[in-house]
Amino acid sequence: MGTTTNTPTPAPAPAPKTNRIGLQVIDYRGGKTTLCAGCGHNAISERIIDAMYEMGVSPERVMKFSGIGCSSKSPAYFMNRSHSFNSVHGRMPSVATGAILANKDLIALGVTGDGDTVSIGAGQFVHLMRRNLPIIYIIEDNGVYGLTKGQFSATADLGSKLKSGVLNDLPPIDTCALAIQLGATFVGRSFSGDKRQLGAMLKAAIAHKGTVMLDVVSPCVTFNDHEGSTKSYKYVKEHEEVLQDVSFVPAFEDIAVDYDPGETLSVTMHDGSRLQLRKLEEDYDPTDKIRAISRLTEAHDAGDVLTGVFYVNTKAPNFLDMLNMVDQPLATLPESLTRPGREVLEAAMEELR
Ligand SMILES: Cc1ncc(C[n+]2csc(CCOP(=O)(O)OP(=O)(O)O)c2C)c(N)n1
Ligand code: SF4
Ligand SMILES: [Mg+2]
Repeated sequence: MGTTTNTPTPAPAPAPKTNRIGLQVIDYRGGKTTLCAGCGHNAISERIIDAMYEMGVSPERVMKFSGIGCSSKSPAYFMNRSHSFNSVHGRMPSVATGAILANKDLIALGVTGDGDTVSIGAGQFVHLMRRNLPIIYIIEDNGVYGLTKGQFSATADLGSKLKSGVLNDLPPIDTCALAIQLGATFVGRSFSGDKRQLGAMLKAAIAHKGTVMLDVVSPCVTFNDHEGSTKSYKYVKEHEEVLQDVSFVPAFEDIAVDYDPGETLSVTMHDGSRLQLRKLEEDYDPTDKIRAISRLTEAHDAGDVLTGVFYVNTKAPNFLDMLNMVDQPLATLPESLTRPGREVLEAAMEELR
């Protein structure tokens, strides 16, 4: 008679981790990246996936927009289940504006490049910033046109060097100072390699109902990561000046956080969540526009890469509020309402006679 062995029943596999709407992080992923290994843009896509997952945003409620560039390819690499529009070079803001006006209950996320934004797209960018339209606008800033083999963009610093040895002889446009001056209501700069700071800023961005402009320094390992470049990993690590320790407490977690009000500024966002900014510089006030612009100028003159939340204003009306639109998103209105009949047109013509 053979001996019977009692094979232990394997323990059931642990249930996959889910967020507050029951989704797994895999539900926020996109296609496999075709960008270079080590490109800062890939790290930003990962942070977007984490932030959307942790905030429990339904992917179907997100509209992704981009222009043209390596950075503008990024939306293909996160949130496959969201809506997406890859537009023309530098023209993403007008496409996004139309889509937001028609779909006011969706979350708009623009991911683009420094070239797309302030080289060819400068005209569109400035008009987007002045409207305080609800959009999270992310610049993956590497100081070059990565996709077309590394020419300087308008954010390249004076004196920065190309691989070929060519020096940039024009001053840069500071996208953050420009956005603050024009009317964006949540403006900051981070670094693709700073998981914690960028993650907290992205979550606060999701909670903000107005124009968020985040310039994320995102090194191009292929064309702009050498000695002499001011957008390389090495340069940013050596010259980063962090303005505040940024953290975020979502409304749904309801965690009481002890902080010293003299040391930490707590900003209540539109949905009741809190952005906590622990001061690393004594006199910095992120609600003071003029100070924000002067601090950015000082950092630039010193050759520092200043990161943090430079400006936040949760009180300014956004463009959708100002338009006093109907409650129902325009895109979902029936044709009977969006296409008035002949009599209405004739009455309007009559008034103009
Ligand atoms: C109208 C138009 N002009 C020029 C180009 C060529 N072009 C494609 S991407 C690009 C620059 C991209 O730079 P950036 O936005 O910084 O993105 P990166 O590749 O650096 O992420 C240029 C000039 C184009 N596609 N369309
Ligand atoms: S060329 Fe530069 S910007 Fe483009 S994918 Fe490669 S590293 Fe990234
Ligand atoms: Mg670029």
